[in-house]
Amino acid sequence: MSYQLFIGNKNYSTWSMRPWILLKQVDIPFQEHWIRFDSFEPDSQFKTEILKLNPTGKVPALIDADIIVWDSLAIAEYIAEQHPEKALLPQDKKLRARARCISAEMHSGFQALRNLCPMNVEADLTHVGKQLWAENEQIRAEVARIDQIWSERPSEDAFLCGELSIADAFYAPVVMRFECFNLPLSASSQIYMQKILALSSVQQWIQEAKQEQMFVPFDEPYRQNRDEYLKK
Ligand SMILES: N[C@@H](CCC(=O)N[C@@H](CS)C(=O)NCC(=O)O)C(=O)O
Repeated sequence: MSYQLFIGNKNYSTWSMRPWILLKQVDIPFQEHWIRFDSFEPDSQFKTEILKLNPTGKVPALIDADIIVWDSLAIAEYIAEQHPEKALLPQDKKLRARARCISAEMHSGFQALRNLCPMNVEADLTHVGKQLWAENEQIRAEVARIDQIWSERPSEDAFLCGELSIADAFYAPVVMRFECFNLPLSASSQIYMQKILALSSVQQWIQEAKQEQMFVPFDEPYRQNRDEYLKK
């Protein structure tokens, strides 16, 4: 039996995007279960559905036979461990430590970016990005740190730790945030962004996100409706 992966809306769910693109990009088969974001209230359809399998009441969650794995970092580590042939954690000890550190850093940090620049695949919020960049020092500091991480790849044409690893899956949603808010990045980081955007898994995620055509108000601090600031 293949993996069962439970995810939320592709337009908004950064946490869901991480394991989804990791599995897709390295051709590990899985069945996808979409749990629509209606609200995160205790009596919402979303909570009712997800709480049947995940005690945290959140997506993503991965089911492997009688094992349930929740939390995107735990899922990524689990997939890497189950499929050593895919080398989702670098063979090299130093690079492997770095992949873990930068994934954990993304997992638990970057609060301003997380709160003020939510992923919205179908929207172009360049005007908001400009204003945040001008007015918010914490956003500038977090972008500078991301720029540093992306620029420190082993070589210009490499992924973050050489070959594709769990770290790239952790930063792919950040690439989507930059796509939406158009925050300034160095030339080297822009090359990395294009490399991630060119991945077939990321392209598929973007396409499917655009097909959802759903407006979820609690994930939309900057739009009143779907037609506003819709990407061309
Ligand atoms: N640390 C968790 C966070 C997961 C998370 O917050 N998921 C959001 C959707 S993108 C969610 O399900 N939120 C429901 C809620 O906060 O009640 C992970 O990495 O998987």
